[in-house]
Amino acid sequence: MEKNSYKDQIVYQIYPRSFSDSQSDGVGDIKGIVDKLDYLKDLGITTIWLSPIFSSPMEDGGYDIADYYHVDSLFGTDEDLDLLLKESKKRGLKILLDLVVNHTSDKHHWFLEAKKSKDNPYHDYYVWREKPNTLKSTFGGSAWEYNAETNEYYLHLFAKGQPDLNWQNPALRNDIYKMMNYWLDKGVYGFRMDVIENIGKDPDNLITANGPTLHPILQEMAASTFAKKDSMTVGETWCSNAETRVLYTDPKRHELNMVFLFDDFSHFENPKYGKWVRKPFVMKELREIIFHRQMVEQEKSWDTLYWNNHDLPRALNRYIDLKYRGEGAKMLLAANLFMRGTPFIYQGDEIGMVNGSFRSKEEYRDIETLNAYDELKSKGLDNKSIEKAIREVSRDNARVPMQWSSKAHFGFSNGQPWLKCSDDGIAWTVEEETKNPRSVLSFYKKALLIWKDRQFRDLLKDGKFIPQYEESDCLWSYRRIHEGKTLEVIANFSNQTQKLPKIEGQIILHNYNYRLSDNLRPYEAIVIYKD
Ligand code: TEU
Repeated sequence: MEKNSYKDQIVYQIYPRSFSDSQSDGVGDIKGIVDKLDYLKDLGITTIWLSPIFSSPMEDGGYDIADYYHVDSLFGTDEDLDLLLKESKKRGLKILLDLVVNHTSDKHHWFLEAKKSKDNPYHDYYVWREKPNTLKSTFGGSAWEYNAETNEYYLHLFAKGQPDLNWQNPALRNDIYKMMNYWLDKGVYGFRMDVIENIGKDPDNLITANGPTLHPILQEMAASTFAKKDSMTVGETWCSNAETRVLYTDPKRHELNMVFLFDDFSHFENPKYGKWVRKPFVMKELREIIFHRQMVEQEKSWDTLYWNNHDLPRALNRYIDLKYRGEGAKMLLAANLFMRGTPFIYQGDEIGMVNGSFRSKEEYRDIETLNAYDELKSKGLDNKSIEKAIREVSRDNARVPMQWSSKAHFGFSNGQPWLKCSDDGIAWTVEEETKNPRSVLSFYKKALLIWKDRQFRDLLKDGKFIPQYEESDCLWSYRRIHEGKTLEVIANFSNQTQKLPKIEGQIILHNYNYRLSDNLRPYEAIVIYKD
């Protein structure tokens, strides 16, 4: 069995609801993804991470699963998923499923049974207590909800409709492993693991992440499922850092391949209002966090190279002066693509998509966003500031329908989209960007070809990461060195022209049309190779 194939993958995350609608009902679906497989192959990605497509009441965008074995009719049929697996394989594309096993939907039959009585065989698949403690839900309010049939409370770290599973119960664990093996046997390459840090929780001691039983459970999960195959696993872990993530990723521990830390996003949160009110962006602070991930325990960790996902406001809006939207989008790719780790591209990154253009509460759909109005008011924020906070940070910003062409709704759907499309002009569409050799999309294709080129594979996989010009407030620069070969990235992560340091070697990638003497223009990035 091939080992470590995950180190040669470029992952593209699809949020199916907003990717491509083949049924004209305004919602993206699996057949819509099948229709775009040639586009993805041509882009140069190798693996697709699908956000959840299983049966769900869609209280939390599908992250509330009611049946792990069947596709929700919103997204199509089980046969459509089989077709996607088959057509992806034909094109040499791998599929990661989104494993949401910290909780289910309250419509899952396990929960419908569990809530009936304390001696129901499924009752202890969930977490019940006689009375609530002070644990809070991420989506606002208490993390405990009363259940009259059994006169007790169940735990939900997210929405009330997302009861937490009790991972202390071996019967539950075995049912999850059985489901995981079912999908692995159907040809799924692996899993993105939703809030996997929470499954070892110890709620009586108010411990929700990185609990005492977490790593033994992950080792049991690996041994019982994906460790037996050539697979990829990536955990979502908001409460770890570059030092503690090795508990998940050290190959000797036989747990996961890598994790998303999100410390780059959380760092700019406001102590009182959390992610909703951002501290001013300071490039040096962002660079330090991301470079630090590269420097710590390189032999025990493998990084995730991402800027965006379905939960985050677009990085272009967080970090770039949008007067330079195209240059900035290309610079962001060049800035992290050549680091040590697996690149993750979120749908729309490749065409420079930015946040949505929401103007009223009625236009939002995300449960976390809609709950935030009351949550922020209760923390004393005035209405104007609440509107601004939500406009800038809502997860719906990342879920704006994909922009394919100049047709109605950007060619995403012939029906009324479930979520408002952006106010973008047609320049920021796949159709227009495909025609333009200087577009963000064209740059992505070129950069991914370089990344996959055998000439650079060992250097990018095993090369030492050396940061440089860290005294600069504007330069984002590092070298990768391996067996006498050097790949160097020098990016101007600012909207002001900077002096270009001395460079040696051949420029193999550049995000402007031409070089300009010894300056780096706003967001200008160059990648140099020397052997
Ligand atoms: O997200 C976990 C999570 O905590 C983030 O959504 C966080 O609440 C915030 O939105 C980011 O600042 C995962 C999934 O990615 C998310 O879509 C789900 O809503 C959540 O778990 C529950 O499954």
